[in-house]
Amino acid sequence: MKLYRTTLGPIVEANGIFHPITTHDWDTLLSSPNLHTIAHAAVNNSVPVPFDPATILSPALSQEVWAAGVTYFRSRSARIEESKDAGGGTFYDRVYAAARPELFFKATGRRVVAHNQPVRIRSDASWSVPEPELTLFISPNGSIVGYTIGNDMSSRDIEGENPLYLPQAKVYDGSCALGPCILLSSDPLSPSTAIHLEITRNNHTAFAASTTLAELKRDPKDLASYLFRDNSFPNGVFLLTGTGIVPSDDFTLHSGDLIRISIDTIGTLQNRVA
Ligand code: DO4
Ligand code: MG
Repeated sequence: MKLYRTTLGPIVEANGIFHPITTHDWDTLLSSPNLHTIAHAAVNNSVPVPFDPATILSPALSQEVWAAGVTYFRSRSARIEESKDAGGGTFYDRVYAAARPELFFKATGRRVVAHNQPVRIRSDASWSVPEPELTLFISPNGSIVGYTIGNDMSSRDIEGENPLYLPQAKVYDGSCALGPCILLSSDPLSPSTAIHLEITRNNHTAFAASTTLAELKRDPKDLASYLFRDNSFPNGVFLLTGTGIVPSDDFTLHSGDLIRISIDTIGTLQNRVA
């Protein structure tokens, strides 16, 4: 089942048929320990409705959005390189190997854009990239109950100048895209699950690459468990799990670029750069 937040309320898709959830609003639905049961009940009892992708909203409303970093070897290497003049290199190597993961606050719901809405690059950044990341939806009791697609937009020049600038490189209006849906599942995704990134500029592919979850060094359950240490999330929380794809150092996003991120079994998240 796939869950969508839409302008018409929550809608659940099963076998290509769309059913409205009329018993709960988005926040009460996502904070419920019975999310899967409520979605099943809507599939069994509510009359199907037509589905218009133009009605899709971001799945983050009152939910905070957090992110894990340096969880793939490619991210570790790119960060060591970008921060070498600032002496940040050993920190990235150490966090890649450490038991405690890097976790950082990424966005409030207000800063998150939906599928087909524009993401932003910072006006004071000169080197910006998208980061295509499997994103967990974790219920208030700490269990992973769904998966979505996240784009952790990042300003590499700001982060590379000094790792202490990370919040400015990562958190700004339009810095995160999530969607288009939440795949409702408590089961781990297969390590063979592929993540694809394609960036199109003037109708030509400017960058494309893929990875799989086999390259993700951390167990998603372990990331969730660290996030919930001494932290509560009464409305549930989204956790991006890090990027395994970083374009080469000569690539930066331009206004008008189209970013498409696909993850097997979830779908495709598409956003143009404002
Ligand atoms: O350490 C900086 C950020 C890392 C990150 O966002 C990633 O690896 O995806
Ligand atoms: Mg990231």
